[in-house]
Amino acid sequence: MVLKLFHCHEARSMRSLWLIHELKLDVEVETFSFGRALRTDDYLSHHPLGRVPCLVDGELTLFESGAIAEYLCETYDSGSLWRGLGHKERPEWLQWVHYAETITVHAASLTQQAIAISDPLLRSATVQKLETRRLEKAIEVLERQLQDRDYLLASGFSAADVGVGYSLHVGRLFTDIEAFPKVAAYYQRLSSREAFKQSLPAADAKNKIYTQSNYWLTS
Ligand SMILES: N[C@@H](CCC(=O)N[C@@H](CS)C(=O)NCC(=O)O)C(=O)O
Repeated sequence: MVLKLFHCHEARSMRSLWLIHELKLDVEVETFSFGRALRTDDYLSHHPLGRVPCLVDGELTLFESGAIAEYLCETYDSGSLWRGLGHKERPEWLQWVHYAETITVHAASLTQQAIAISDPLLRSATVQKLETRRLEKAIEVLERQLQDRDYLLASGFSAADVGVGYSLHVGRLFTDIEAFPKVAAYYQRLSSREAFKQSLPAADAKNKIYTQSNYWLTS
């Protein structure tokens, strides 16, 4: 059975795509432009809000990147990316799989400010400063977690790093992660993985959300 993933370049569906590549599963990817293209009746019949990711596996349709990560691991992983029921690291694994969203909500808010609100006069400097600071605080937590290890869990790389790795992939567009040396080295490690590279858009891809190397605040 070939999986089907509804995707937008460098949106949260990148998490699912990266994980699918880590698991070496076959996938058919349907890539949308970000925005109104996601609001067709056809796509809304898959995802009620018209967002990505959305995964179809046979009769099953599933949205929410954290749920998709859990489902893919428990269905298709032999154990290396998953920490299943009864594993001593399972609670911690679940925590980091979902902490990925705690980081990304700030990057998403900053994406809305810097990109989705196209008229600069309608953007809020207060929201931008606040969300940048909240993003940095969320990254500080990772910096502490990575003091004595290369990955979030003591036992090594897992699907939790895929979720959080995506959050850093986008988060670094809104703050300089070099200010967090452990996190910067961690992102370097993750982004050199083959499966990560396979989940990126081609250099000449159209409909990318992010077209600048960064959107850091200058004041
Ligand atoms: N918590 C959800 C968030 C899904 C979500 O908001 N995805 C964004 C892309 S990063 C989206 O599809 N936005 C389209 C829109 O709001 O129009 C998840 O992790 O899957």
